[in-house]
Amino acid sequence: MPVLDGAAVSSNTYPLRFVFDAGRDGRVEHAEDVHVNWIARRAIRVDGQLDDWKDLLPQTVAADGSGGPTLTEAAWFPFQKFDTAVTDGLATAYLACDASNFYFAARIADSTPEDGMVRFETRDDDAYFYPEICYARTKTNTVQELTWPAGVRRYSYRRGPELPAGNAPRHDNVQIAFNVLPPDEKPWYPCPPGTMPGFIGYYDTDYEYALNPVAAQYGGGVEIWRLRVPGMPHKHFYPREPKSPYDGPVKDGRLVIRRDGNMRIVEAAIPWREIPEVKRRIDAGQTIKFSYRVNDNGSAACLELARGRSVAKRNGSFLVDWTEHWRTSWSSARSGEKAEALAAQRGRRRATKDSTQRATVVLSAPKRGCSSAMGVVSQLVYAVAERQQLLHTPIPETQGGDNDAEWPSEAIFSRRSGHGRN
Ligand SMILES: [Ca+2]
Ligand SMILES: [Ca+2]
Repeated sequence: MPVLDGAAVSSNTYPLRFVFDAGRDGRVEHAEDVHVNWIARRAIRVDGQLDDWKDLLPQTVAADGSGGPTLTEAAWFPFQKFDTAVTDGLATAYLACDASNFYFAARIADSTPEDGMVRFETRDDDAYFYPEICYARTKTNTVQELTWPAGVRRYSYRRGPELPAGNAPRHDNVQIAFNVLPPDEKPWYPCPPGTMPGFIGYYDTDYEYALNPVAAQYGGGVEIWRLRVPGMPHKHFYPREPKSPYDGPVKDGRLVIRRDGNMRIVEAAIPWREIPEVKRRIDAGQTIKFSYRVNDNGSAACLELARGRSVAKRNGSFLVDWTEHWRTSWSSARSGEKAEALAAQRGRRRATKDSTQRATVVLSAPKRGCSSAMGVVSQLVYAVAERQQLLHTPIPETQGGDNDAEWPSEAIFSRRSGHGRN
């Protein structure tokens, strides 16, 4: 579906109104803000200063409604009291890459600072279980000494474990996720026999990382925790949970987290050898699917890039499993020389006028080829994104310079090799 014209806007947000008119069978209207998703080719200095992201397209997420608990959270933890106060959740993220790394940055509105998280590489798992002797206050307000039975493994938690995902319990961190493997290479079947793909929750995220601040009492600094890579069992990293060869931090990644007033700033680099399947698609000029999630110790809002999009749905895209997540699919992006050459072939033109463009499309019921209104919307969103992407993306006249490092002429990362196991 071609998009005939348009002007780029700095917000990277384009209101779309869609009408599906099926005559006597009904009429459906849909309104949605669509965005261009583009990974810029640019070398980024990971220093907590975002001036080197200048002019790149923002990817914004915002909380709405109460920001209260989700149905799924409430269903799993009915005994837990939730803070239903409205949050100030808002974040803007940026994506880039060069020959060595994938880069991510975010500016996050956050008025509730916290000290940080456990360093999961050195977490004392035994500290989460009852010690040999503990004390309980009785109904008569006396203290009773309790001794764990000798010879019995101390198997029960004495308090809620800290988990690296950062959203249960909630911390001030960010999760990033990539969906790149085709369905037949996912570890789960996509749907039960006799049902359509997507009929139930299905596997989408192939690589997932938590960008975590580390509290001073655990050494301070930061930690990039590897939550999910191909081959890793599905797990939440509970204390004493069985280890896999992939467990651990990404030690050759870079991450800076700092605060500036009520703003939380995150800047990170993930080396390509950590995410070879992502690099393979980008080298081929193909799209990848990406999403990010902002967590906040002061808010239960679901701040995810794909939330509410017509091409996404609720799914287990991020850990942990029992909070609301949206599948890692909305934000298709691509970069690299092949994609940019393709854009040039299609007659890209530069547009800098800052205006708001509203697209309205009215379609009659198609005779064949598209079975649902949502299917049409999906096609339309991608078409608008593609068109605006061409408007937005500058292509250098000549290659070279610090920001245009030559990419490998052939794939140097074999499939599923080179993971940064520590
Ligand atoms: Ca920087
Ligand atoms: Ca906070």
